[in-house]
Amino acid sequence: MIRFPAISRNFSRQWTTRGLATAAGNLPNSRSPIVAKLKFFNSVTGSDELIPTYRVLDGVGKPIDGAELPEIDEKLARRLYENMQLLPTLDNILYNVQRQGKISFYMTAHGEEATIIGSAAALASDDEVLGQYREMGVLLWRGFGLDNVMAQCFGNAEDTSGKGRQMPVHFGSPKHHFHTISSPLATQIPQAAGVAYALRRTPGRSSRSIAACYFGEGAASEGDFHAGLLLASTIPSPTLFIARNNGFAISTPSTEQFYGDGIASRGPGYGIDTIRVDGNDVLAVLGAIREARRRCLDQGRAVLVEAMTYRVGHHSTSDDSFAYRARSEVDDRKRIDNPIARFRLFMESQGWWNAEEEEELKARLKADVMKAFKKAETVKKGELGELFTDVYGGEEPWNIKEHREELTGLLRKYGEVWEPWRTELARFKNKGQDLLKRPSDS
Ligand SMILES: Cc1ncc(C[n+]2csc(CCOP(=O)(O)OP(=O)(O)O)c2C)c(N)n1
Ligand SMILES: [Mg+2]
Repeated sequence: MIRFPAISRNFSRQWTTRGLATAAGNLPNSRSPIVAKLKFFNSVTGSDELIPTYRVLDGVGKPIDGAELPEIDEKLARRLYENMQLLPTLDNILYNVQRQGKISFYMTAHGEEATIIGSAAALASDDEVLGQYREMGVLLWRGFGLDNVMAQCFGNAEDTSGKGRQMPVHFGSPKHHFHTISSPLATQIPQAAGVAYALRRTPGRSSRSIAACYFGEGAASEGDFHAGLLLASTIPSPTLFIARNNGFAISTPSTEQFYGDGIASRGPGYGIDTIRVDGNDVLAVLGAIREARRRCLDQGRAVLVEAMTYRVGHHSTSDDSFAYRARSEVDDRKRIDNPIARFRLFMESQGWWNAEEEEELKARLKADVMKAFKKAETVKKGELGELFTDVYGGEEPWNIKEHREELTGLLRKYGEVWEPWRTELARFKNKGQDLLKRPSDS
C-alpha cells in the first residue's frame, strides 16, 4: 500500500467519494485535488489572515467574551501564582549576585513567567522535559528546590546537575525528568523527538508520558528545528514542541528572524497540530498545553504550541539590551499584559487573593531565596580532580589523562608558592590535594 504524507490526510476522507477521486487526478505522491485556477498561496489559515492567538484573560485579568477557561480551583491558582512570583524573586537576587562577581553568569525569565509556569502545570510530573535555558521554573514547579538552584549556579560541591562543571542555569535532574540544558541552540529539538519515540516504545510509559521540548523563536532558525519536527512527524512520537516567541534572539528581533507567520505557520507544513497562544496569559497557556498534551497521547503524534510573549530582561548577564531596543519599549511591555499582574487581578476577582497575602508572599519568597543564597555561598567547590571524571564511560582516554597530569604538575609547581593559585585552590574541597595524592599515573 502506498503511504501518503500526513499533510494530505485531510483529503483522505474525501478520497473515498467517487467525485473527488476524479477531481484528485492521478498525482504520483499526493491526493491533492485538481483545480483549474492558477493560484499561489502564502498563508496557512486559507484566508490570507494571520494565525490567531488563543487567549482567556484580557489585559486586566477579566475573562474575554466566550473564553474557555481551563479547569482550575483555588489551590492550583495559588500554586500557579506563587510559582510565577518566585521567578522574579530569584531572578532579581541571582542577577545581582552575578553583578557582585559571586557567580559567573545568569539568565532571567522576566516577562515569560506565564509561559513557563502555565506549561509546567499542564504537564505530568514525569513527562520528560528538554529545555533551552530559560525554563528553571519547570524544575521549581516539580520540587527541585532553591538549594539545588543555588548549588548549580554557584557550581559548588552540592550541585547535583553537573558537579559544578556547567555554566550557571544549565540545570539537569533525572529525578525531575529534566534533561540537562546544553548551550548549543536547538540540539534539544531532535533529541526530544527521539526521547518521545523511546517513550512510545517503553512499556509502562507508552500512551502515558510525553516529551516536552522548549525552545526560543531564535533557535527555530536552526536546522535542528526542522530536523526535529520532521522526525517527530514522520516517525510519530508524542513530542510537545513549545516555542517561546519572546521577540528576540539576543539582539536580533523576531522581525529579522523570519518572514512567514511566526513559528506556528511551520507546524502544518509538517502535518503537526498547532496552536498559537497568548504566552502572557497563564490560563490560556495552561489550557492550550493541557489540550496539546492530550493530543500527543491520544494520537501518538507531535503537537506545536507557539507562546507569544516578550523578553523583558536582558538576554543574559552578558548583554545590555538597551544597545538594541528602546527603554520605553521595555517599560511599555512591563505594563501591557503583564503576566503576573494580570493573573493577580483574576485571582482577586475570584476572592482568592488580597493585598495582605501579596505582601506576605513577597516577603516569604525573598527570605527563602536569601537563605538559600547565603547557604550556597559558604559551600566549597567539589574536589578538583572531579574536573576529569564522568566525561567518558569506560577506560579513561589518553587526552583526559594528559590534561590531569598537566594540571597535577602545575599544582606541584605553583599550588603552594603562588598567591593566586593558593587563593583559587582554597575554594575547592581538599584544596586540590586529591590530585596530588593520586597514585602516580605513569
Ligand atoms: C548554535 C548556536 N548558535 C548561537 C548561539 C548563541 N546564542 C545563545 S542564545 C542565542 C539567542 C537565542 O534566542 P531564542 O532561541 O529566541 O531564545 P531566547 O534567548 O529569546 O529565550 C544565541 C544566538 C548558541 N548558543 N548556539
Ligand atoms: Mg527569543
